Amino acid sequence: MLLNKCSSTREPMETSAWVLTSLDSRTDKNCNGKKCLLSMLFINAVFIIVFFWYENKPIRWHYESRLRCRQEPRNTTEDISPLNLSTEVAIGRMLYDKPQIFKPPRSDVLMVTPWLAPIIWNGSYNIDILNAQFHQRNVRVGITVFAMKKYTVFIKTFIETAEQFFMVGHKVNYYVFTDRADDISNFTLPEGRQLVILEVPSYKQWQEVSMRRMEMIRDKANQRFYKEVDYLVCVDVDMRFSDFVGVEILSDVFGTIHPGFYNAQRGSFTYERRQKSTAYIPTDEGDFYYAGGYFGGTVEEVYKLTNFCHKAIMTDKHNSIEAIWHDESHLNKYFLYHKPTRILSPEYLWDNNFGVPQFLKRRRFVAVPKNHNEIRNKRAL
Ligand code: 5GW
Ligand code: MN
Repeated sequence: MLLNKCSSTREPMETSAWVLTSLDSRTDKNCNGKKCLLSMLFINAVFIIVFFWYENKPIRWHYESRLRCRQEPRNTTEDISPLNLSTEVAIGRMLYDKPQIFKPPRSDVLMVTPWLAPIIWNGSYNIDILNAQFHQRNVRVGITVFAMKKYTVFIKTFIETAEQFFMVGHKVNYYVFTDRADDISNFTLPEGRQLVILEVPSYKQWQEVSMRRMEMIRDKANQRFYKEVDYLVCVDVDMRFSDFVGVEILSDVFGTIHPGFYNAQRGSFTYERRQKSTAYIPTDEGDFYYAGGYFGGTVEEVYKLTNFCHKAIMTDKHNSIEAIWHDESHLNKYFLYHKPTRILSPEYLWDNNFGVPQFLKRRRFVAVPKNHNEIRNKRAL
């Protein structure tokens, strides 16, 4: 009796009622034996035909009214499966070489972790396919960078080289955290790319400057990044892009292999080894030594990561201990028990002091040599 409530389904009911009345008037006059039975059968047949006709009408015009009827007693969204809301993402026809089962594109390096996260090396992916997929999703990427105190000098090269190589053809928000907004020059950026300066308080100690990045990224993720971007890429500023870095790096949560430890034994990783620190990792655990200066993922995953690291840093502070490599030690602890879904090879974070080994086909993001005394004043290396 749901049908009665539906305005647009009234029509078939009226039609069947009309058929019934006209038949009734006929059967009244001649109702004897066989004829009566035949009339009854005829009425039933008409009823059945009308019923099935209604039920199987083309979806075009009766789908909507049926949906409304069934939903009536309920909340409007409750009855629609989320599967119906998903939109199709198709990349269209593309021409490229077929993947070959017995010819892996790289056999000189590890391309997948034991938990099946890809490790991103040059030659292991087709950027055209990835670009097509990410363009379909209309993805916007945020890149966070800290330029505190004298480190504002790195911003110009950082942005200029990023404009040449970082997420070319995609939407990008640069988020520059600084205590010296006046030192950041204006950049004219093309449509779809913008620079956002975030003024933040400075800290006296350089260790604190580095570690507080976790807290500040967490807070901004919570306040605004989630509204503005899909992914975050969090990097050091004393760097220059020297080759393409694109959507191949994007995944739920990713870390980068530190250029100084890609081939080291786990016992030689410079993890925090004192049990008193929350960043402690025993010598028989660990997958990679991840760099503190390059991680990212979806805004939600970066929020979880930075929240975890900030809280751990605060616990250590409360217990009067500071992890050996500060935020980097906590990041390594996080990734040990929350495995990254993608790992960037050292192509994505290189320092020319380590030379140029054979396996390194690209140097995409390279440390800018800095005069430690001049730029930092305090830290001696
Ligand atoms: C200052 C003195 C010693 C160490 C770091 C700083 C410092 C770091 C600073 O004064 N201002 C600043 O913005 N930073 C941020 O922290 C930069 O984004 C920098 O890239 C990041 C990490 O510090 P780095 O790059 O000096 O650390 P390493 O391990 O890459 O040399
Ligand atoms: Mn650095």
